[in-house]
Amino acid sequence: KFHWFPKKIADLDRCHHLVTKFDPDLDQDHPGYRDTVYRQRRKMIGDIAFTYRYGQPIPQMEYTEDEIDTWRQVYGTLRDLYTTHACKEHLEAFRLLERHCGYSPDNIPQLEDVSRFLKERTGFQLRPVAGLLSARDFLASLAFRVFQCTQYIRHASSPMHSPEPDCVHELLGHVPMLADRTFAQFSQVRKLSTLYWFTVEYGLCKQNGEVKAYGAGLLSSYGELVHCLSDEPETREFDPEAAAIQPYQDQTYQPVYFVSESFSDAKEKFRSYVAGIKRPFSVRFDPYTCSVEVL
Ligand code: H2B
Ligand code: FE
Repeated sequence: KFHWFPKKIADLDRCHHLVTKFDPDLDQDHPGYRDTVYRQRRKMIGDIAFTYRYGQPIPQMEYTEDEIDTWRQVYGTLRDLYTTHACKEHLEAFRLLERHCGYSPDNIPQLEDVSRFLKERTGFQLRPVAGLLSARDFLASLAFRVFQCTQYIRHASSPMHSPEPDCVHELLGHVPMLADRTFAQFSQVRKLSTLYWFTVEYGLCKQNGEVKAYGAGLLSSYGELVHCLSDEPETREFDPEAAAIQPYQDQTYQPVYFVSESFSDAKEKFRSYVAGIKRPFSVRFDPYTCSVEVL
């Protein structure tokens, strides 16, 4: 009657359906489309994710000099921008990640180390994924406090932007926010992908009278991080009803952003919006067994 959905955390082994829209093997506009070495490498890293099973340690990656060069360039540029453009929760978690998790310009952090760190702070854990995951599988994983994380890096020819999520997006954009308690709760709310888009991916919030970025899509793209706080885009007060039906841009920078008064404000608005959605049954997450109960 209903679509299958994961009931226990190990069921996430079956939640790995990818969206091929931005796949380097299929998307002619992908910066790595004509680079067979890059595509080979992606396949190898992707296979690690496909054979991974819940409970196993996440395999360590040995990154090449070229990959570390790309990381270094993006890391340095973003890190400078964060001081003025990122919200304080991101800045604080970032400091901790540099101290405890191997975050540095010369090192791409290992997912297993980051996962252990998050688990202690907010109960989130990581598992490897081969590319852009379907919204359904991605959000279903968040219900178990599992963040599916890509392990490959964007193509060297395009350090400022990646059409798909890559480890820069996940490790610099999402992970610091998942290390914040208020935000981690926010991410576990059952949600719609458009709302997710305008908050977790591209959200802005006010802090001490200034607008700052908290969305991972902004915190992982130095082009868009500057754009979002410039005069160019339109900004609107965050309203879930409006954001949920606002068309969004997945090819280039957003023309419209939603600004909330604070995280807690965004989370509360999001929650009450979601509570009003009609569903054939409701579910409850049991943190002791990491399973979902159908009520
Ligand atoms: N997949 C991966 N690997 N990382 C993401 O950050 C991501 C995803 N975001 N799939 C999802 C989609 C999000 O933008 C919403 C739910 O569509
Ligand atoms: Fe994302």
